Amino acid sequence: MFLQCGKFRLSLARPLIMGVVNITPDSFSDGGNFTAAKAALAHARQLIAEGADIIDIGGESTRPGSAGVALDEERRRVLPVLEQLAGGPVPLSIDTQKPELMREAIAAGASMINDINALQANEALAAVAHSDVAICLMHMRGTPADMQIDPVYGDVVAEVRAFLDERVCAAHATGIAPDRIVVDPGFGFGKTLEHNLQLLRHLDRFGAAGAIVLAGMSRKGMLGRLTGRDVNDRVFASIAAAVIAVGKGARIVRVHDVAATRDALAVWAAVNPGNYS
Ligand code: HH2
Repeated sequence: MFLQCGKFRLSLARPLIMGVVNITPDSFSDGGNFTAAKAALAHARQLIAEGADIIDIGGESTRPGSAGVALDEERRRVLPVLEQLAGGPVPLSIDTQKPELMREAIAAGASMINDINALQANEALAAVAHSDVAICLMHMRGTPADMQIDPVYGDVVAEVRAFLDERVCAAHATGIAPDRIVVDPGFGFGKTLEHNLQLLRHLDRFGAAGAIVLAGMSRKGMLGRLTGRDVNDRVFASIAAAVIAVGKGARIVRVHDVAATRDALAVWAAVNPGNYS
């Protein structure tokens, strides 16, 4: 199994690590640390050295309650870093909901578009369709501003699956091949702790029909709720979550702590060589 990711063709024979670089003053976990492009670049290079397979660059915080950022500002944050890193050893993913920025990022060398809005904005599918970039379609209930206000589901796993199936069909209909598509249940995006746990418990159902599944739980509030730890003290819980997700079929984990995740997944992969081809 492979993921077509721009000019990269990534083997999924072992779980892949997507390292997070947020260039935002207000990200819930590392906000403010990498505001300057220089610092973001250094951080990205460090994550690559630690073994990140993909770098995910974001210029808009999506933490619960956040308001969003204007196109100009997001562009100003993201593009200089992307341009500096393009042509490097790993594919670059841009975490954006804005079709204009998707187009500009692809032109500047991005290999993947990671959209928490699952390419539902007008023109978003068109922005990526005639390229060779990978796309990540994520489920979110509501918007970051209101998503954690009493989210309700009948059957969270079935509803999130139905949504992602529909978005995958929409992507296919615009000519995007299955080996470019990643799906993500969107941990923490309009979900209670119990919803998140249900999704993790049944994560294997998202990959059952051959979809490439990504899971992002790194440092999130659900881990804070389970451990009582502050956001910068959730590395161990994040590792546990990543290993559980991979055990349930996630092919890509989106994490802040690349070195620690890499070691944990090396152990997992050694024990499960045949389970994951
Ligand atoms: N989570 C965040 C942002 N983007 N993309 C995908 N595909 N899956 C996720 O789970 C996901 C995501 C939120 O985490 P982070 O980037 O650390 O924080 P912030 O949005 O505050 O920048």
